[in-house]
Amino acid sequence: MLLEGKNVLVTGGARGIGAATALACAREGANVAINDVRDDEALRETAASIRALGRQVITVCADVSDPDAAPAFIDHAVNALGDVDVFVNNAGICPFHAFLDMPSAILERTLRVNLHGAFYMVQAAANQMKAQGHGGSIIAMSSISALVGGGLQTHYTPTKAGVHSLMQSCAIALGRYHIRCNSVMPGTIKTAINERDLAHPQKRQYMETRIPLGRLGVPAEVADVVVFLASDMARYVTGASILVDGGLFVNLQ
Ligand code: RM4
Repeated sequence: MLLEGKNVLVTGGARGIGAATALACAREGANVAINDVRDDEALRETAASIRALGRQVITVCADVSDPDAAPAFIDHAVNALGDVDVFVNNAGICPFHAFLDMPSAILERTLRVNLHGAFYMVQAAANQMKAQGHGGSIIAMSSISALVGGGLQTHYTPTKAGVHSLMQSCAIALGRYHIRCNSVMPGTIKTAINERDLAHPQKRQYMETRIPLGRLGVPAEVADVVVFLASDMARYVTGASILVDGGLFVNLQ
């Protein structure tokens, strides 16, 4: 068990990569606190799956763009589970939209969820880990989109680049407290975030032909990398980023 007895907190943990991460950590022995903006069937199903593994789980519904949501999530988790050992900042949105007529509301919402929300949550988790005095592991879900662009993602890719950079700077700021900070960079992973985008056959075929492994990824393949970074197997890894993209990023020709 790579995470035996650890307490793991995951934002956006009801579905997709967040849910896969919560389950993967539970399978490795962790108790889990799940944040999600929606109190829905997906959240309840993910929590039930974790309980079925014999692990403790709590769910906290809140919008990560609200600065107060971060300390509240930490407090709920500490009261229910104890120390925060691992924090996974996963919550994010990508409402695809053209650049030239991008409504400010879509830009603002994307910035506040993906970047401000990450900052608030990571800051709250780091303060708790510092107070606990025995380090911890913080993993933020960046993206291949931190490194390359998307014509319909001009509001989104800067947030993923920001999350990547946030982890690099936090690795420096928090190393003295033995808190490791790393980012994961998923490529095109089949989740609700891109369901509509990939519903266009031409787009899906284009993405699949761009990927050397010949297929889109699935959330569990990202979750397994999160488990590695959360575990003591990555005890000397901080400030790093790991692409989980089937080779998409390096594929020029
Ligand atoms: C990722 C990457 C994928 C896209 C999702 C929404 O960062 O750009 O291709 O499907 O975002």
